[in-house]
Amino acid sequence: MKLTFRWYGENDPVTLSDIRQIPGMTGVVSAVYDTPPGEVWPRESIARLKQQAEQNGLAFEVVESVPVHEEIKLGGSQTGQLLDNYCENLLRLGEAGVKVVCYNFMPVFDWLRSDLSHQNSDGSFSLAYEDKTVLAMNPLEGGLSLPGWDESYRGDELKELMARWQDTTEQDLWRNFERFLQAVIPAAEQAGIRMAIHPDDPPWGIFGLPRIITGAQSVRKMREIMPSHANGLTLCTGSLGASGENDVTAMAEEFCDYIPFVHLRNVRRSGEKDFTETAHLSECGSLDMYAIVKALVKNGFDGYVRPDHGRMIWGEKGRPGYGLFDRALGAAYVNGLFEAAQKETN
Ligand code: DNO
Repeated sequence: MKLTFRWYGENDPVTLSDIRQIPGMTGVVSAVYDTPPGEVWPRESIARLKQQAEQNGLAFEVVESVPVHEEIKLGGSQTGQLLDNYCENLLRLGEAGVKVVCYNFMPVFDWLRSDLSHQNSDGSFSLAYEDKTVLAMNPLEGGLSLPGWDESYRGDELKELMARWQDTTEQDLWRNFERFLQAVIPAAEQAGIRMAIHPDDPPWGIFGLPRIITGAQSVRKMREIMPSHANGLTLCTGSLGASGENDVTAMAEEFCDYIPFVHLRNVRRSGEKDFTETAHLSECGSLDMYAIVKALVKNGFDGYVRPDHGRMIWGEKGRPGYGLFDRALGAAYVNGLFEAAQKETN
C-alpha cells in the first residue's frame, strides 16, 4: 500500500513539510481548487501541485476530487459539454502522472454532519451526526443551519437547487450516473487513471434527496454497468460503516480488485442513524480496522490509503476533520495495521 495524506493546497494550515515528516508517507491527495466545478483545470495548476509535492519528496498521484457538476447529476441540458470537460481533465491529470481520481455522485451535499465540533469525554472534538437534528431542518424553507454547508450556497441558491431535485428519483440518478460512467470510464482508461467513487456519506437519503452509492449492492450495480478496471470504489470505511447494514470487511474482501483508494477511519454508531467519528483505533469505534486491513492485504491490495477525518486534539484549530495531529496518529496506526497484516499473510 502507498500511504498518502490529504492536502488542501497552499491555504491548508497543514504544510507539506509537516506531512513529509509522518513515517512512511509517500504522497499527497489533492486537487486544483482555483477553478469552478465543471471547468477544465489549467495544466499549469496541475503541474504546480505536482511540483510542490515533489519538492517535498512526496508524490502527487491521487486526486480528490474532480467534482461532478450538479447539472450532470441532474441530467441537465449542458451535460454533454460538462462531460467533455470532465474527460479532458482526466487526460490532463493522466499526462501529469495521476493514477487515481476520487469523486462522488451525491446530490447537493457532499458529506453531511449535524455537529463539526462534538466534545468527547477525553476533551477532544469530533464530527458527529444526529438524525433528529438533521430531520428537524428543512432546507426548502431555508431552515438550514448545517455546519460546513450553510455558507456554501448564496441567497436562494440552495432552495432553488433543492426544488430542482424534488422530482428526481433514485432511478433518474442511476440513469444520469450511467451516462456519466459511459462517457468518463473510457477516458479514464485512455488516461491510465482508475476512477474511485466515494460512497455517500452518510449512506442514506437525506432531505428527500436520492442517494445511490450506499453499500455493496450499489457497487455491484455500478460494476455491472461498466465492468472496467478503471471503474472502482474509494473504500471509505467511516462513510460505509456509519450504517450497521454495511459489512465493511466483507466489502473490502469482495471488491478489493476494484478498490484503488482507501479512506481509513473509525466511527462509533450510537443509533440506527446516529454516529460520532472517533480515533482510528478499532476499540474506539464500531469498526474492526484490523479485519478490514487484513481483508485488503489478503486479497493483494496495492493501492493508495489515507487516514481520514481526525479529531481535533491538543488544542489544534483547523479545518474540521483535517487537522494534522490526529490524522498523523491515524497514519501511524495504519502503518502498524498493514505491517502486521502483511507479516501475518506472508
Ligand atoms: C470528506 C471527504 C469527501 C470526499 C468526496 C469525494 O471528508 O471524504 O468530501 O472528498 O466525497 O468526492
